[in-house]
Amino acid sequence: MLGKLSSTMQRYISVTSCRPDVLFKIHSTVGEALAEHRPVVALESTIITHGMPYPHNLSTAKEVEDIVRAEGVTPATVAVLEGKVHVGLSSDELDFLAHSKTTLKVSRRDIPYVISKGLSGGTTVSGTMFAAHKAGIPVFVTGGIGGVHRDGENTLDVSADLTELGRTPIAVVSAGVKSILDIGRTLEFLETQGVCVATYGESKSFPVFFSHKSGYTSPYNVLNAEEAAELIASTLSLGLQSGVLLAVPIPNEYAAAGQEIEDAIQAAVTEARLKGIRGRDVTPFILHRVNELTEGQSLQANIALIHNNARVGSHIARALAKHMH
Ligand code: PSU
Ligand code: MN
Repeated sequence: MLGKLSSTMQRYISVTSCRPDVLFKIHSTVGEALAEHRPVVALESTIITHGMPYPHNLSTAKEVEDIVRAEGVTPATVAVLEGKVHVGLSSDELDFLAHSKTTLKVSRRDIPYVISKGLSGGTTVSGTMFAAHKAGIPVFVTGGIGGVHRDGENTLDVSADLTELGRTPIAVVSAGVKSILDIGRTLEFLETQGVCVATYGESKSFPVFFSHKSGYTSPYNVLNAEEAAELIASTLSLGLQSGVLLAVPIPNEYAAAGQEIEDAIQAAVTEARLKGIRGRDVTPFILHRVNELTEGQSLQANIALIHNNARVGSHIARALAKHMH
């Protein structure tokens, strides 16, 4: 019977009969860790395909996985490869993503297209959250999330990361949001979306990636990994279908480069507007220009932040695994 149907239809049937292996590939190390209730940390891949230049994208992706492993946690880098959502990548697959110039930037709205066309791409925070949730991974580490862009009140350029945080119960560990964005409106939007936002550590100041201080405060702070795990466990046990954003301040030794990066951000944001850069291209354009204008300083700070977030996220994932089982 199936033989008489078109291949599209056959594929549709296997999708609708919920064979997860058709659309999802969970790497064996990730599958085993989850089955044994060991801690896993999800990682995104737009940072590899669109966020950092080669070869820093590849070395950083590998270093982050190594840091997570050294903490006794299993890394699960998420990406779409040839139309299949991969949760956990091999070293060859990371190489492919880092080298390829044809991969797409995959946020939630792009998933149906890349899957149906059999394409490949790096998943953004929203795309990764969706996949991590399906796979049953509650903790996700990244550098910075998307937010409300400057002038977003006119352009309505609001990252799908924020609405995803409103509807997917995943804890995202990041260094706050970059000041390429409108921080105040981003925090307002997160509140509207019901996202529990907390700064990690003693301070309630909401960090803005390259700096401890944004002039904004987080609604809450958690002192350590145990407190963070309790917050996440509460979200999960209550069945709140919304996410948690944990903002980890930049380590002191990297915060110094702040003002120069801030000036470069101003220049890059203006340039993007004058050039008419729109939609999904805005964030990659600004990241690229800020790196050029600071002669790599922003990239170095970026890498240091992600390393730090990977350590903190791993501690949280370990504390949470103890809490839940
Ligand atoms: N911010 C960064 N580096 C990044 C990104 C954001 O400092 O690599 C990426 C993340 O994958 C994030 C995405 O989810 O950009 C947001 O894109 P947009 O603003 O188009 O929603
Ligand atoms: Mn956008």
